[in-house]
Amino acid sequence: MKQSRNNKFLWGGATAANQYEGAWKEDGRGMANVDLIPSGQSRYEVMSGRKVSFAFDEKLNYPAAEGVDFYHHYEEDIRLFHEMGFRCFRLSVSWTRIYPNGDEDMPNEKGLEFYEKVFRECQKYGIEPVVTICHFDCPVGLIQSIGAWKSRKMIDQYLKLCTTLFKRFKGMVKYWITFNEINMILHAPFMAAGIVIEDGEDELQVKYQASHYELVASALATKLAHEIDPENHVGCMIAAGDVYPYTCNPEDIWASKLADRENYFFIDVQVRGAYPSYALRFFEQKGVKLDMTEGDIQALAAYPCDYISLSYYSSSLVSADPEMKDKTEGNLFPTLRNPYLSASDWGWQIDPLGLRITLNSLYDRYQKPLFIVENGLGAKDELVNDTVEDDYRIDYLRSHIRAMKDAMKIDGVDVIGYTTWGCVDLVSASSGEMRKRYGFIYVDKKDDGRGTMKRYRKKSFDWYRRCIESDGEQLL
Ligand code: BGP
Repeated sequence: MKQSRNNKFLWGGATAANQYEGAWKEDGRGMANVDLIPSGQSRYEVMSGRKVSFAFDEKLNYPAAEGVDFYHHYEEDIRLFHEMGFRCFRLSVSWTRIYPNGDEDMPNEKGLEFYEKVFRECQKYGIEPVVTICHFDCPVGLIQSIGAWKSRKMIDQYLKLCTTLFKRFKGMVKYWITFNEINMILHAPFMAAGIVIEDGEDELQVKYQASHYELVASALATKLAHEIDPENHVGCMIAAGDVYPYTCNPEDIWASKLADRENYFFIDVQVRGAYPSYALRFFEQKGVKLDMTEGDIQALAAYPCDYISLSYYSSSLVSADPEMKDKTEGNLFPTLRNPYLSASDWGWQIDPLGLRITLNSLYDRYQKPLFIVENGLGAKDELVNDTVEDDYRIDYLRSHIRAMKDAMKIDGVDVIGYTTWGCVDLVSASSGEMRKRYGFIYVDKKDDGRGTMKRYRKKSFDWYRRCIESDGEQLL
């Protein structure tokens, strides 16, 4: 697989429609699961599919509605990305901007026009778009009519979206990611896949059946992408981060292996093209029975993905001892606290060497090009004199970029690109907050929705520009 059109390492930044675009009702966009997830106390229950309502509660705040208004700021934002020297820009399409209800025969032209304008703007600056086809969003129309990914019918709906995108943006977009963090379906099924868990339903059965349909959809999307344009590169994606054993007690080692497998499962299918035997045994033991046809099995085998993309924020830690209860937060679910690591303001532990370890694990296992499409520090920033002195963010990124470079130069891991998460401040996925900021660009927007949306360059803005210019060598 070629690295990029000009064979350069893909430095850039990453975003997602539901956290960034806003304009949720504009130009014919329909309602999506992500629109219905409030910030605050009830967020997790809604994300996990246990307390979903299809009507807005006036007392709650729904941050996806406005995001940080990329819809009306795309020219300014992409110009700023260009100023930093971005070679690529990861964004996702909002499914309901293109198929508002999901089941229409014809796409919404206005929605397609918006993305075309965005891609043209990228083209103007030689920025390669990296497009996530589904970053958590799913049309409410399809949740209500067929139960979203609970149904096999969802595969055709998704492929209809893919066909529209691949045809319309042929020649403009070469890098695609089929599903953002596909393993998140196990932890936040409503947010990740529009799945509502009904009373009495076998949650494991529902989640793995939906995963199976997504895996088949991903394989068939890869086939389509290659047929429509042989230049297309299609990636799978996981929320990565090796799971460490708490001690050298073999019981702990075994617990960490099982936890790693829970994530690897998805990539094993998407890269190796078949269900691993450990997964089939696990399903048998748990009474999970999958609707899996001969056609599915053939599709998985025939159309593996071209590269593996990953998000990495931290490693995690497990113990076989149920008495070990000292936990801290992590990407959507908690982990045991690692005494050797410091943590962010949100309790996410900081482990740059963990990135090198994770890259090595993935490369050892799959021997496929890797693309780090999310990494970064969520922190409380203070805007003073129109800027933010975010040395803490620079420190985090510097140490992780060094670790990535070590994996590439010393260990020989094939990494094709690196995009920081939330290169411009946007809404947090786990908490719905604005004050958890990741960007090089500060956006004037508060948790309660107040703010002008004005953009400001942080100290890290110039730092990242120098980093890209020197291909990651100039990190001071
Ligand atoms: C990943 C998601 C992103 C993003 C990121 C940071 O799981 O793919 O959408 O938000 O995590 O998480 P948070 O926003 O919760 O800090």
